[in-house]
Amino acid sequence: MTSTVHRTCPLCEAVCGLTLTLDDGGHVTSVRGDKDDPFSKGFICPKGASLGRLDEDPDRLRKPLIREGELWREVGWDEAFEAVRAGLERVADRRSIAVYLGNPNAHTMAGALYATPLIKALGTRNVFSASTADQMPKHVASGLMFGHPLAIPVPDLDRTDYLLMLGANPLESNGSLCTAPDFPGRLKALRGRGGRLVVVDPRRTRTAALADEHVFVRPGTDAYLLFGIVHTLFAEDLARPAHEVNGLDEVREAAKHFPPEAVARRTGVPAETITRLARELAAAPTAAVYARIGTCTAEFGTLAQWLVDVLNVLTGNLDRPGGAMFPKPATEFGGRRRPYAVGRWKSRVRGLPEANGELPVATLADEIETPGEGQVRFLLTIAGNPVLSAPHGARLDAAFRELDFMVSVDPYLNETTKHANVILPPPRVLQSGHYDFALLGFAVRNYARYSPPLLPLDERPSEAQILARLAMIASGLEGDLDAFVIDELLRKATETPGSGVEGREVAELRDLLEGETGGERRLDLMLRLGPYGEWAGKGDLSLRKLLDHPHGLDLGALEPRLGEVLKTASGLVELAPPQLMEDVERLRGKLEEEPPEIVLIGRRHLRSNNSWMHNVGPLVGGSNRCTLQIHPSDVARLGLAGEAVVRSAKGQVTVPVEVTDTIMPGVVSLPHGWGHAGSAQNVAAEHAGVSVNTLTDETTIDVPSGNAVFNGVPVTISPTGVIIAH
Ligand SMILES: Nc1nc2c(c(=O)[nH]1)N[C@H]1C(S)=C(S)[C@@H](COP(=O)(O)OP(=O)(O)OC[C@H]3O[C@@H](n4cnc5c(=O)[nH]c(N)nc54)[C@H](O)[C@@H]3O)O[C@H]1N2
Ligand SMILES: Nc1nc2c(c(=O)[nH]1)N[C@H]1C(S)=C(S)[C@@H](COP(=O)(O)OP(=O)(O)OC[C@H]3O[C@@H](n4cnc5c(=O)[nH]c(N)nc54)[C@H](O)[C@@H]3O)O[C@H]1N2
Ligand code: SF4
Ligand SMILES: [Mo]
Repeated sequence: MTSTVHRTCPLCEAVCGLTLTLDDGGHVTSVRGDKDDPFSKGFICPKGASLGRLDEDPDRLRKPLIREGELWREVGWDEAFEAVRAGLERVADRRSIAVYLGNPNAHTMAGALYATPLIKALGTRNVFSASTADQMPKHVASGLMFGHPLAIPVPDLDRTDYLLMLGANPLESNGSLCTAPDFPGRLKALRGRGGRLVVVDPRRTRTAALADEHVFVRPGTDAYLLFGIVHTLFAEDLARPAHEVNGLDEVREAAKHFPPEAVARRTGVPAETITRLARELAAAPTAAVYARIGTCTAEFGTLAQWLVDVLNVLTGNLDRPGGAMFPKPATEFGGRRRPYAVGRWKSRVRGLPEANGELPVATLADEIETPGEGQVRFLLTIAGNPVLSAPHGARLDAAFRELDFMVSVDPYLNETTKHANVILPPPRVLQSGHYDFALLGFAVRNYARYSPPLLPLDERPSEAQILARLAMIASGLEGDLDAFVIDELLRKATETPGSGVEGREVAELRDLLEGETGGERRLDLMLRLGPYGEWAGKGDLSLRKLLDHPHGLDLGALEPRLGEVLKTASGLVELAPPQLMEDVERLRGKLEEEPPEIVLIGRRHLRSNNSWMHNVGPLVGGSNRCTLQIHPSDVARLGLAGEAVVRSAKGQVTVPVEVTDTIMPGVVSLPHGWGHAGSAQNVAAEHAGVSVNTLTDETTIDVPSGNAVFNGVPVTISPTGVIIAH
């Protein structure tokens, strides 16, 4: 007997619906795209198709592990939690605790609902996450321009006439900060309806190959290119904001320093191309500018993210159909916020500013290594592998050895968790409920889907229960965390004018909530209070309704809503926030700088996902390999063959050379997340590769956001066997 079940794929930001068949033993016998999902309509990629393999990987941990020296011991859950309690009891000063939250927290209900209360319970400001190795520049730019770090407009993919895409490769990544299942199909549809797609990337990627035009750009120079376009819009009197904004004159003045002729040399993009792109953007009936990781993890990441939306504003495309629009997620709760600010506190050692309540992961090693009051001695990692993923991860590898105590919540024993004293593994994916709290806020159509657990929990706690129990241990409190959070949110809602439940009784509302778990009840509450919720008065959404629609609910095309989204003190879009104008000076200062002879950038592969999907046979090997992409002219000039040695200020690696004319001369590319030599994961160890983050530099950051810089890293390259004197 087999059963057919449906759930959302938790593996990337595309949130595809999957249809799985399970045998009696709960084993996955097939995975297909769910053709009844109104958003993904049956789309699936090779990773989604491997969900069963990944979920039943024999190397996944099934029981907690405690490390004794070099040896690991499987233990029961109570013993594991007791060990954590004992470790925490030895912490005299809570400032010596640090937390690192990895990327999969954006893909689990546990991460969305329990990480924040857990951090509160730990009582530390040493909060680090993959966000400062990723999209923090976008949060900071949005926070300063729109007043909220999550007010991130997405391209209205299905309706736009013109898409200018920089530093993104959705044919491999399936999209990011732009939730769009079947991104490739949506791009083809754009072209099919006569629209135009322009891709800006130092590599001719598969996305670039699909586009109408591919523009090569020198790594790390997107802010110059975008300023050149802004300059042209003003110079040719093409700027037509559709809303009243603050700071238009300041932006016009600043752009004067970046005429296309001046930025052409720095960016490698001809001045005529820059002016033409400006004219095309202005002339298109609707247009959107979208930029992602290639432009974020760069020296001027925040300026680039800001200029993207400056262009969306200046071309009149912000907040209109076909332009760049703000999604309306079903769990959005319109509580009032303090004005957005960065740098409310600084990191202890390097004095780097906090952003969104986090410190840059680029300074985690400093905080562990540097003695003094508040030195980090205790680390909790949840769903993260910073040894491979953080800038100069090799330094963290050494730093983690020096900690007094480390706890990891992770299904694998890997490069990071091997340093832990206790590893707490979450159960199988199919034993977990799923709702995309974060990602549905960036969806190109408003949509909601809840997937209840498909398999019962055995003796293992859910990841939500793991995090909740850690929070209870850390706070020393007893009781039900979910009940506490629910009452707190209900109290706020009943006190908020216009919330739909103003003046009602907390106890009465609490009793109305449905759900099998605390997490489900919290989801129910958020749905009911959200913009489509039965309590907010504009719809009838609740957990019950989502359970009645197992393939998901289409909530309609994006609609203009700038007024609701804006949270700036002025009530207007701030086009020239002072902090960013200050950083423009830094940009100006480097306009004439001679670029290094060779710079390193990253890349992603469809069958990979950061550092943790390399233990599934069908996903590794073939073209998914850790090779150095390099242009034939550089290969000839440097006399390379077979393997090459790549050196940076921070380290060196030896890698196979992959000669390709799809990359610019003077630019080389290595994917991240590799470097599994000696791994306890057997398949990954056979396809070890090297870690590009041996080469990246934690001392170079994007100043306003503290974000890591992975693109544009200066390197030298030589044939193997050649000894270079230093
Ligand atoms: N298959 C797969 N999917 C993934 C992931 C994965 O590892 N594998 N990771 C997930 C995560 S965590 C994220 S954040 C997203 C990221 O999603 P995307 O942003 O789409 O990421 P990439 O595919 O790395 O595309 C980035 C592109 O930027 C280019 N680039 C590098 N430097 C520069 C530069 O200076 N300027 C410009 N203009 N371009 C540059 C690179 O050549 C590359 O093609 O993908 C997610 N999806
Ligand atoms: N050079 C370079 N470095 C990069 C990037 C780059 O482009 N270039 N990209 C950066 C980006 S965008 C990101 S997001 C980061 C990612 O960096 P991280 O988030 O730190 O690392 P991942 O490789 O995603 O590791 C995820 C971990 O979560 C575990 N895991 C998987 N599923 C679950 C789950 O359900 N629960 C729990 N508790 N754990 C789980 C995995 O076993 C693994 O240990 O890497 C960054 N690093
Ligand atoms: S595109 Fe992403 S969400 Fe869709 S099946 Fe692939 S990994 Fe899963
Ligand atoms: Mo990411």
